[in-house]
Amino acid sequence: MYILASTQASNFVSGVDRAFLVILGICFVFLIGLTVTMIYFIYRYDKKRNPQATQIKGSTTLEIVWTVIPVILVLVMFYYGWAGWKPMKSAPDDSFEIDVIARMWNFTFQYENGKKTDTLFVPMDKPVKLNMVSLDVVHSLYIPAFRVKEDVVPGREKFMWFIPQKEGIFDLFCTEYCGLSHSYMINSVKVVPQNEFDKWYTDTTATVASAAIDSPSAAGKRIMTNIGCFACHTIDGNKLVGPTFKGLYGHEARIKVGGDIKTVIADDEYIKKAILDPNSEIVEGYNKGFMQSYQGQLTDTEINQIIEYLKTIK
Ligand code: HEC
Ligand SMILES: [Cu+2]
Repeated sequence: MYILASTQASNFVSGVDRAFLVILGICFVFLIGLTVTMIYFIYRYDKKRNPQATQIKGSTTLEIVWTVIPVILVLVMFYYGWAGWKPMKSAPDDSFEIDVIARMWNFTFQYENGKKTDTLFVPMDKPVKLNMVSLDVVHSLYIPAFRVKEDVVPGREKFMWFIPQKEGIFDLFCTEYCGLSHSYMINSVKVVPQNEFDKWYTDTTATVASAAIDSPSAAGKRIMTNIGCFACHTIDGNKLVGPTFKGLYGHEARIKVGGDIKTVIADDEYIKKAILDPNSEIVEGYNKGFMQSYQGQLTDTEINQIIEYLKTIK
């Protein structure tokens, strides 16, 4: 499918595809060559045509031939692989930078002006650099149409860059098995012309306007969907990785603080703390370390909207 793609969605497509085709081509020649030789030998040296086996003892020429040819082939494969990979490791200085936060189980894209999305918006024909961090386990960001893929490792800052060269919407997903809802980590890259991108990027009124139209609780629901809370929490009473939100607000929550179990009322303060410092108080029956802090990713207004939404789930 990719081989036949006539259009190039990024600057790396040709390099990666060339390496792929060279290696595939070499494999193909060997597959055919070895199979044909094998079949021929079965025919030519069977008992009828060759009753007496010949013993061959050592051949320097043969040894050299079957050492030198594979070495050359391996170096050819290495060369194309290297040539396709090397440019991926140095992003141009004028790249448009976007922060990527990976966590169980979603990616969040944060732009320099504060815009935050779950879909990656990028301008056409402009180098884009993604600075990627993981808050929990190893994830890996993969955009097949761009031929780019990079592991996102906790405790390390990783990056990838590319120049989108085709308008449209392409798949983007996590390609490192990262637990229960790994398959939720799928979204898209949206490539738009520069002027359209600028309009989207500078238009902060759009979010303000929709926030004004949305009730706070609807805004809260939208935020939670975008940032991935529902990968671990339900609103219908079922347990997932985390407790359900059904009937949470205003009721008693049993939490473990240090070694003790405490009963508290789930009010605004409690929920805010659960979002910003989840591992200081653990809900009884659940495990520490799954939910990571949303400090720096959610503003006070957004947290209040989430609380408004949680109030509606009776
Ligand atoms: C990776 C899974 C995961 C994600 C994503 C996640 N949580 Fe949690 N959450 C948990 C787990 C596990 C617990 C229970 C352990 C604890 O208290 O930290 C929990 C507990 C909570 C609690 C306390 C619930 C109670 O019954 O007392 C609240 C509130 C909460 N999360 C809100 C959120 C919100 C809001 C988001 C999104 C912004 C979110 N969580 C995203 C796993 C997750
Ligand atoms: Cu992942």
